[in-house]
Amino acid sequence: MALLSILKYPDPRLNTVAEPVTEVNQEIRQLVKDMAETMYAAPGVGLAATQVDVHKQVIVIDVSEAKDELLVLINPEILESSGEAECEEGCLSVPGVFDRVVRSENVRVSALDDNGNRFQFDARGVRAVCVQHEMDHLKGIVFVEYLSRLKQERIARKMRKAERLAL
Ligand code: K1U
Ligand code: ZN
Repeated sequence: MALLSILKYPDPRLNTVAEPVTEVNQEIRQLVKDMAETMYAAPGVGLAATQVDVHKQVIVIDVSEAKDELLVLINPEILESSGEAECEEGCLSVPGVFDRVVRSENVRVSALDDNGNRFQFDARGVRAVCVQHEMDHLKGIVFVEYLSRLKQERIARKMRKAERLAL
């Protein structure tokens, strides 16, 4: 297994639209393992392949307290959504920034697992927020892009400064 490097906002590679996975093979299973290890180490509750500069529709999520409920979503689709909820979000690609975003409260999701089998599930609460946040990454959208232009510019400046200081 390996820890992968996470792209930081405003890296333009975060705006790449991910391609569907055509075959769930050993290479994809290795990517899933590495992404899960990277998410747990960060620590985070989700990670999209886009964030590790792999532009394939692969997501890992674990919102459990014990960190023992890994959810692997390959080629995910939202079949139904209902309600509206405003939640505070964070992102491993925008460290130290948290802000409120309005999303659907409930979602019904269809995806492939890491054996290539399609399954469906209903998500609500944090899990629903996380699924939508990670699916946005696969579309090339970072949550801060829902905030005002002024906030986005401030965040981008803060991230660029942090990057310079880290060199
Ligand atoms: O996409 C990502 O960068 C992961 C992100 C997922 C997420 C969090 C909150 C709302 C929506 C989506 C994170 O995991 S940020 C870190 C975080 O929320 C967290 C870290 C440690 C413990 C609990 C939460
Ligand atoms: Zn994120």
